[in-house]
Amino acid sequence: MIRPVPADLTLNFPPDFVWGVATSAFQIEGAAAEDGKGPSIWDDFCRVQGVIADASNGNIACDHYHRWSDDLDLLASLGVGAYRFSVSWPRVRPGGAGAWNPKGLDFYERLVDGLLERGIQPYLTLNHWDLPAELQATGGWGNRDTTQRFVEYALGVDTRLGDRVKAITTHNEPWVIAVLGHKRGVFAPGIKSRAVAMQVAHHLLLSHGMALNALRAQGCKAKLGIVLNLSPMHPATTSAQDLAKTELEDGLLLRWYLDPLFKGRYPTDVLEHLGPDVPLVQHGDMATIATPMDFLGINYYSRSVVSATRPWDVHQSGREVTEMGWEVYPEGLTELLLRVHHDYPVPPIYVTENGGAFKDECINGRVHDPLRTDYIARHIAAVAEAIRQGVPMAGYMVWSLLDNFEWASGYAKRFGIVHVDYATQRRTLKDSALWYRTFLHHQSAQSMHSEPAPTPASETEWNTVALGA
Ligand code: IFM
Repeated sequence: MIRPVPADLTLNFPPDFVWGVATSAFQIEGAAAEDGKGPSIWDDFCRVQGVIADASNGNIACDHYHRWSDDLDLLASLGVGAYRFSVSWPRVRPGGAGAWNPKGLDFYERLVDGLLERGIQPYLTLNHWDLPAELQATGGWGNRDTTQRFVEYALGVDTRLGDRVKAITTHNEPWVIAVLGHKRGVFAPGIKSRAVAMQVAHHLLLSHGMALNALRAQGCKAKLGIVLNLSPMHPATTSAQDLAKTELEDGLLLRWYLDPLFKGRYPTDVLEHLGPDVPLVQHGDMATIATPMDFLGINYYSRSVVSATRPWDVHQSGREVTEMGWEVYPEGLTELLLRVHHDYPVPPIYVTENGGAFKDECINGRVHDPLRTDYIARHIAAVAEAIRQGVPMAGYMVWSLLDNFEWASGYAKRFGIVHVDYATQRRTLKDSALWYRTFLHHQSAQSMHSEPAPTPASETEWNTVALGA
């Protein structure tokens, strides 16, 4: 049975609150070398032995490049108001510089127009990690010239699509690109150097600010912002060591990005900690990074518990843990949103990703995923609580529409609310998708009436009524 929608869950959201789902190009498109697309650093990384858990790659993925129209119908059937997707830079400008690929741009134009025809607002991300491989050959994000190539890319995409997309995000999760890609080397391009990682982080932030200025100078109509992956940091104990380590980790994950974006400076404690690995910052960079944004996107999955002495055992708290080994901690989202709102002069905030990987089985055309449904419902409630306490929230998007290529985990981890059978490419709405559809139906009914929706006699009735059963 599909979980009922709690009667009070729809109450706190303003009528213009945006509900959506999210994906990214490399994780779903496939068609890795089709219609003139160039290789990305992730195409190259997947060829390195042992780095992807199931030795898979993005060659076919969800074949969304060919099935985009059916996938948009699926989106429309859910009743979402927004779809967050990314453009593959090497699909539209294969070498990262030089010639543009008209077929690649045509694809995104069809996608954007297809969304608008279905009444869904396009939320476009420019960089969801798939940097053109040719740019990596000259140092990738470690090379300051890449910031200029990124600006050209942003302007080219805006010229073609900017009049029809609601929002443009410059980068998705710069921490992941910098730290997982360049310090720990577990994501593309597989570099292991803290100095390079911090320079990469700086260039990502700098190119974000440069792109915002260039896009506005070009007359871009879309709302502009960045998406950060943030988690509240909790000390494992109240020992002085754990508290100090927690503060540092908070600096490395949150303040290293939020301080420059909203205060125009890097946090001094982190700079001191980095010593010789501090990035090269040129005159004017910090002011560029702090260019005002129209929105801030936050991706939230879990909290982090920090111990100075031994690795934290995630099962210690006794809470649910997802297939990624991430603790289910919805109240951390409220805490995070309140903190960001109080510490920084933030524009409207979207939760641009939230969801979970759980063990799914498709049996007789049904996927019962109550844990994912609970996860989503509890996090939506956490957003409602943040709104109640005054945080300017603009939207919430589930990660992800489809099961997809989960980077170094390959296809084994499933985040979708729609199940994908990779052998047949058949899509099946999981119970969580049916629940989200019911919730959205309810939500839109509520927004249309200024009066709160009538309380149903029972939660089961609420659910069946909304489903039209
Ligand atoms: O799949 C990723 C996504 O690409 C970026 N944010 C986190 C998700 C889950 O790991």
